[in-house]
Amino acid sequence: MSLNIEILSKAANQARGLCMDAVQASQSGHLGLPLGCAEIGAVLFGHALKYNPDQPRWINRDIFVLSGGHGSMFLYAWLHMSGYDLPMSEIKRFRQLHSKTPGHPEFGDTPGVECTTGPLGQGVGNSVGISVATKMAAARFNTDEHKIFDQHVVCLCSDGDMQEGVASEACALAAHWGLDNLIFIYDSNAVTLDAAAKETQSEDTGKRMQAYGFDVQEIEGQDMQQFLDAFNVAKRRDNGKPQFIIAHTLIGKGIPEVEGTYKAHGEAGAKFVDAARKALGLPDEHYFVRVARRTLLRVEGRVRLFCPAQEETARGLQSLGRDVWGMAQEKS
Ligand SMILES: Cc1ncc(C[n+]2csc(CCOP(=O)(O)OP(=O)(O)O)c2C)c(N)n1
Ligand SMILES: [Mg+2]
Repeated sequence: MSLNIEILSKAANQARGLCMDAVQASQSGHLGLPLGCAEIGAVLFGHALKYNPDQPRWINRDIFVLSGGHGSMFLYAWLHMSGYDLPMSEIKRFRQLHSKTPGHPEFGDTPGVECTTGPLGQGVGNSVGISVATKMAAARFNTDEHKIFDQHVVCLCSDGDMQEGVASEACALAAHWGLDNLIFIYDSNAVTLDAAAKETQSEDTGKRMQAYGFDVQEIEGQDMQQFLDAFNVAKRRDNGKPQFIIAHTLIGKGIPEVEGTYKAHGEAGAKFVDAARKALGLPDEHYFVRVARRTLLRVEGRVRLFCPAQEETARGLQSLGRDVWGMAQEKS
């Protein structure tokens, strides 16, 4: 199935709008990652990931982890637009006490959030652990007739994530164990928090990952087709190597006053969002989403895609005398 770039570009800008509105309303939060990675989000949630928003814990889903938890609005916007049980009322309560949209994602609070993140590096470490778990489940339950587990674990990580020791240790182990269902997407945006990344890092991260034993690709993160091609290559390579995609992005893309600079990292761009929203073609109405929920999925044919896969999981489990929902509960 080819990419519907027109629809997905609209979705990316509507996601940008949601992030801008939520950060502006709460007067706190982080715009840089959500705006810079909007195209990546559109391709993942609108096209490439295998999931069912009605059954977020379906056991053979692709598992997406946002390791740079400060960019939480990225995840909330895409979960909302993909039809998860995360209504607009919760987007409007971003960063408020007891909302389902806390400042950093919390596992258990929000459907579709697979992992608590915020401390940088932790999502990378957890993704390695989740990948081990899915590999073990596949080894134990897959049969010649039924591939019950064949999902991918996909982790979006940032410069700050890759600087953390815990990420290095976990990645070294991932390569040592040959976790080839694990795909890292590295949001390489040349900024870390309040300075250009070059002030604090000069390593070649791709070469480091290669040295651990990863396959490494490098792309322009705002080019949806390039990203999808790299993602598909990473998915298809069952070669005993975890996958690392370096995606060069423009932090805060969509707010010209701050994009590409450290000022885009947090909420500093919020004061420019009215003009930015207009320039993106968004209407005056805030929290505007039209390429939304089931529409996004239907247009992209996702509904047809994930159901057969889910049926296959159920058939496989039945053949083992296991009940699909019982097993899902065991896992949760
Ligand atoms: C372990 C840890 N140390 C420090 C922080 C504080 N912190 C939040 S974001 C960030 C760095 C941000 O750089 P990057 O990850 O590249 O994110 P970007 O600025 O590109 O959004 C830091 C140090 C943290 N969240 N976790
Ligand atoms: Mg960065």
